[in-house]
Amino acid sequence: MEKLIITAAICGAEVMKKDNPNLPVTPEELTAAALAAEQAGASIIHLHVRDQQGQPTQSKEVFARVISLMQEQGLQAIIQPSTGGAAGMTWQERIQPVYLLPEMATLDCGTTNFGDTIFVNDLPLMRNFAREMQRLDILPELECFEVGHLYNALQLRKEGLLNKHLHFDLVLGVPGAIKASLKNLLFMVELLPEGATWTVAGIGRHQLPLATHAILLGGHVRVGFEDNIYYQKGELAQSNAQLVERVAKLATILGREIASPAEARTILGLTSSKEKNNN
Ligand code: KMH
Ligand code: ZN
Repeated sequence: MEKLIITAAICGAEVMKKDNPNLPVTPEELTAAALAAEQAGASIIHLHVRDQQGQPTQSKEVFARVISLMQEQGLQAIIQPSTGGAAGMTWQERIQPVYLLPEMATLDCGTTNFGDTIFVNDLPLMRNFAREMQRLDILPELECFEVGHLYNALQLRKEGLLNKHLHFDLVLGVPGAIKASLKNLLFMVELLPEGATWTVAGIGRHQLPLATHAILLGGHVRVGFEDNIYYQKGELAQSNAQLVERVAKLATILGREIASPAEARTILGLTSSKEKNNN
């Protein structure tokens, strides 16, 4: 089986320090969290950033500061900025980090209820984001919160807007969207096109069981505070690295090797940013 890519979603846009005081939010905290997650086995860092008040922002300048700090401190993992930001942000706010030319960025594949609010991704927005990522040679991670989102991604591909490797992030368990269950995961995975890779992000207490299923099924895994702030029932996680470490250990027990950042790039058909800059 292909080696396991572990994505660490270290911060997100919804979780706050009051929910888990170990949440990294400053550039220094995010960098330390990313390095520790990589050390524990993560090969992708899914990145959101915060302003000085700790609120979510999509500011290009803040992303630039955090990404350069991570790279200066030797992070090798693929940095995958969010273009989802927080529900309610405009598309102009959300798209900013792609202009920093990351290797990957998220592309949210449909509108969904998101707790009490609505996370809006209509087809014109998706086309616009996909077109920009294609123009800038960025690999989108296709985030799907619902089954219908898979069909939107396929529609974009049909329109010629996704011509690289297809890598999906199946997010299960957001309140208002598809529930987290093995049956729903299998349903979604069976609809994926041949050759696509997928990762699963289970929300809250579903993070660990869905990660376990993905390890066994040949998928990949996303863990981290964006999706889950607990280590186990009633016990807050101490760090993102703690969550990565557990899943890496589990994969090893189940006989699945962990992909290094270089191996993750090969699986995803990416050339490293260094090569990208040299070309
Ligand atoms: N914060 C969510 C509303 C992404 O990163 O692209 C959207 C999100 C998806 O986190
Ligand atoms: Zn995100």
